[in-house]
Amino acid sequence: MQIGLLGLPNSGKTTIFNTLTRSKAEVGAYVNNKAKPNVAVVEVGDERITRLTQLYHPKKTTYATIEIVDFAGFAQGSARKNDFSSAQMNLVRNLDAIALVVRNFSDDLTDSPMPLADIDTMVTEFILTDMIVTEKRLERIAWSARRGKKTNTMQLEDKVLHKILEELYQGRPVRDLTLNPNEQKLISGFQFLTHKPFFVILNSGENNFGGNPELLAEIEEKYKVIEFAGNFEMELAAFSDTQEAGFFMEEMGIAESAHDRMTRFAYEVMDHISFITVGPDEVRAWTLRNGDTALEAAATIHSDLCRGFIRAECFSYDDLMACGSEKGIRDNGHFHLEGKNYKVKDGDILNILFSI
Ligand SMILES: Nc1nc2c(ncn2[C@@H]2O[C@H](COP(=O)(O)OP(=O)(O)OP(=O)(O)O)[C@@H](O)[C@H]2O)c(=O)[nH]1
Ligand SMILES: [Mg+2]
Repeated sequence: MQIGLLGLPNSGKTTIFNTLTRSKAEVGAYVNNKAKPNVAVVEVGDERITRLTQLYHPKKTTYATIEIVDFAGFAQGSARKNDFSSAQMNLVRNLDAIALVVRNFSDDLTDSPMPLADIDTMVTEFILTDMIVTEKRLERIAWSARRGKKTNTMQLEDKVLHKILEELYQGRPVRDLTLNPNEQKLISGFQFLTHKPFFVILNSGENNFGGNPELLAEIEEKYKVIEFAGNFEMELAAFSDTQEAGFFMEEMGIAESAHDRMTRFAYEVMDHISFITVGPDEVRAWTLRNGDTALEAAATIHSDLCRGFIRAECFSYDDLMACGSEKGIRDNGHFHLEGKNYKVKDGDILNILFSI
């Protein structure tokens, strides 16, 4: 799962990237737009995995991971000017979600922040980018049609692309459009930017962090949003003394590290859930889309488990914590066997029985 940090130049993307990944990528270096993005893998903070490790003492503990990609600034006019190299644009298209970093701090070098206007600017750029792709494809379809090439699929594609173009012309993202599964399939190859799960990271300064309830409410009317104190939290993330870091966080009114807040928030925005496997060898978190079945859970672990799927043994993390042990789970009737169509719930602990 890959989340991209996008935003206007100097909005603090690299600062947030460093905060989340504990990296030390260069901040403020005004590198050119064709530069390679920073990429890092982060573990998804999950208290449940920590507690299960204490219970099972496995040889190995594996948290779910998210890949964070920090792009160069996407300036106003980028869409039309092709500022992003095509390699870079391909990376953006392949993202599973877009996090828009918005400046809400000021220093000696910057004007006062205008987060709402900046969000509009960036969203407009994303819409324009999608518009260009749609228009180009529609032109090609029309061109083929003039030469007598007109398949059924092309006609359907033409129809759904016109629907999308209309939506984009209204300034609305593809995400807001209701598309049937067939239409979804027809457009999946385009990987429209405004079709991806999307949220805003409000990057506030040390002096105004936590004091922006009205602004956050206004952003929330349209987008999911999370607030960070980028610079401050980047410095905290570099602390080796966690107790000292905890003290500063409390002072600032930050309940949890940016990393933990962000990973949990991303799951929510993307409508992802975790299921867990436990045992003497490994305690491990796995990621699924909300609504996925036991068979899809099996496939996530290994294709053999999917092919030879018999049943899933299942109990919930919460029940395990309440009962204290697997024996307690069984004694209290919380242990159940599920078939391949069972909809996995967040925090389910699964053991897939299979035979090949
Ligand atoms: N005061 C303050 N300054 C910040 C904050 N976050 C970033 N900055 C400053 O803003 C400047 C740009 O930060 P970067 O993190 O490099 O921004 P960026 O969005 O990655 O910039 P580009 O990659 O060049 O587009 C640096 O001088 C940072 O120190 C913050 O939360 N508060
Ligand atoms: Mg940067």
